[in-house]
Amino acid sequence: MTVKTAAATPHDPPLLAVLKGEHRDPPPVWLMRQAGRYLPEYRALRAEKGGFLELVYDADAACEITLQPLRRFKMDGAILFSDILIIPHGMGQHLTFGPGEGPQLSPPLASADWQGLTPNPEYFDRIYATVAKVRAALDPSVTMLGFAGSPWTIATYMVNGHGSKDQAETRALAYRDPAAFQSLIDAIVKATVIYLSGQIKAGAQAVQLFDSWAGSLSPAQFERWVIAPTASIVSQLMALHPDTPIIGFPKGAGAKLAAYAAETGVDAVGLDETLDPVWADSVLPADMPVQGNLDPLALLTGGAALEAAVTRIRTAFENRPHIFNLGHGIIKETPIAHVEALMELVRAPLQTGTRA
Ligand code: 1CP
Repeated sequence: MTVKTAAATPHDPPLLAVLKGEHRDPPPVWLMRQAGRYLPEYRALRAEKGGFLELVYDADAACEITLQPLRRFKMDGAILFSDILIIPHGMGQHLTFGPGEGPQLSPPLASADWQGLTPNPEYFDRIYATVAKVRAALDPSVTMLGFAGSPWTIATYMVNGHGSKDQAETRALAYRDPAAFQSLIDAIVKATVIYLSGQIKAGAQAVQLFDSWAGSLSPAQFERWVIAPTASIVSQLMALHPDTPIIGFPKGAGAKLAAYAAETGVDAVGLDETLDPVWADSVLPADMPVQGNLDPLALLTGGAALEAAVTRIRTAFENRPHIFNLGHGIIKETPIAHVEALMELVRAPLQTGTRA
C-alpha cells in the first residue's frame, strides 16, 4: 500500500512543485551541506559561538546559518541547519563535535545497554524553533526542507560511537543479534517520526532522509535495515502529513536503487554521484522526481569538467521531474566562485541534442 502525496497547487514554490511530480525547466536547485564550512560567514559565526552544537541548539544562530547560502546564491531550497545526530543526542547519548574531528557519541551502544531509549522532547523543541524562524524569514519562492538521518545510518553512529569506514561493528551486531538490533532500529524509527512530524508542524514543507551508509549492506540486510524502516517512517509520516513530500537519499545503493524507490514509498530519490544518470532514468518510474547528482569533486574543480557534468545530468533528466543537487555534501575547500558558476549553468537554457 502506498499513499501518494497530494498534487502540486499553483501556490507551491518550484522545488516543492517538482517534489509533487511537476516538471520544471530549468530545474530547481539546492546543494547538500549548502550551509557550512566552505562559507567564511559560517566559519566566523562558529568561531564566535565556540562550537557546532552551540550553533545547532541556538535558534537565532541556526536560522542565520540556514539563510547564509541563500543570500549569496538564490537556491530554491533552504535546508535546516542541524545534524542527523540530534536524534541520538535526544535519546540520551552524550554527543561532542571536537574541532577538526568528526562527532563522538558516548557510550557507544556496542558496549552499553540500550533498552528503553526514548527521546527527550526538549532537544527536538529547540530544532523546531529554528524551523519556525527560518520559515517565517523565507521568501515564499523558496522551499523549507527539514531532515533526519535514516535509522540504519543513525544506528551505525550510535553503535560505533563515531563515523567508520565500513560500519563493520554495526553490521556484525546486526548479524549476531538481529532481535536486539531490531529493537534499536524500532526506537530510532519511532523517534524519527516524532522528530520529522515536529519539523513539518513547525514549517518544513518537505523532508529528506539521509542514509549516508546505505551502501555498506548486502542485499538481504539492505532490505531489512534500510528499506523496511524507511517504509515504516514514510507510511507513518504520510498518514500524518499527506501534503508533505519525503525525499530518500540512499547513498551508495547502486543497483538496489530501483527496489528502494519502489518499496519505501518515498516521493523522490536522491542519487549519489556514482550513479549514471542515464541508467537511473531508465530504472526509475517515469514520473518519479529525482534529485542529484553532481560529483562534489567536479564542483571543486570547476571549469569545463563542471560544465560537462552539469549538461550530462540535466540532459539525462530533462523529461522527468528533476531537482538539481550534488551527489553528496559540498566539499569545504570548494571555491565560492564555482558555486556561483554552477547556479548559472543550472539556470541556463539546455542545449538540445546533447544526450549521449
Ligand atoms: O563546523 C563544523 O566543523 C561542523 C561540520 C558539520 C556541519 C556543517 C557537521 C558535522 N554537520 C553539519 C551540518 C549538517 N549535517 C547538515 C546541515 C544542512 C546542510 O547544509 O546540508 C546536514 C543535512 C547534515 C547531515 C549529516 N551529518 C550526515 C548526512 C549527510 C552526509 O553528509 O552524509 C551525516 C553522516 C552527519 C554526521 C556528521 N556531522 C558532522 C560531520 C563531520 C559528520 C560526518 C562524520 C563522520 O562520518 O565521520
